[in-house]
Amino acid sequence: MKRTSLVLSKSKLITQTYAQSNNETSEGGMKNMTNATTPLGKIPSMSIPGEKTFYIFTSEVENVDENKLKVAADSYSVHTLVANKGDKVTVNFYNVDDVKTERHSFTIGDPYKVHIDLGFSQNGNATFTADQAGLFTFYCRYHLPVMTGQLLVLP
Ligand SMILES: [Cu+2]
Repeated sequence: MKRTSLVLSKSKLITQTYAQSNNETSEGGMKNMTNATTPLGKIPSMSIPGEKTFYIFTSEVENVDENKLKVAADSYSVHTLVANKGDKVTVNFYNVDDVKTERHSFTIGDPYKVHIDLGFSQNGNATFTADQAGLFTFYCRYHLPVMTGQLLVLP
């Protein structure tokens, strides 16, 4: 008996949720979402088809004793970028390191040859067409092997 009522209430919940989302759609919710704006601008997930824009900050992993571990604690705020083949990809990269002498780069080798190299408090961007599918490593030339990430270009 208990089991039945549980199943019933669960299916009721699903129906309610469905009705709710259905309702939103019938009010033109989805269409409006495309143009939805935040105080800062367009919602990123509603990006233009064929274009991908990424915002990446330098970051630091906490509690890494660089002297003891002999490894840099530097990192990126985002480690995986996903694009579709043919997308125009824009990377906006920000050096927010509080060490004034610390440079960071966002670099991808062949075939994309992207290189953004920043000094203290600088930012830069690069745009390229993701015309080759595959998995590509992006890295900071100053903090290998730890400061890396991956760009996945889906076919
Ligand atoms: Cu770096």
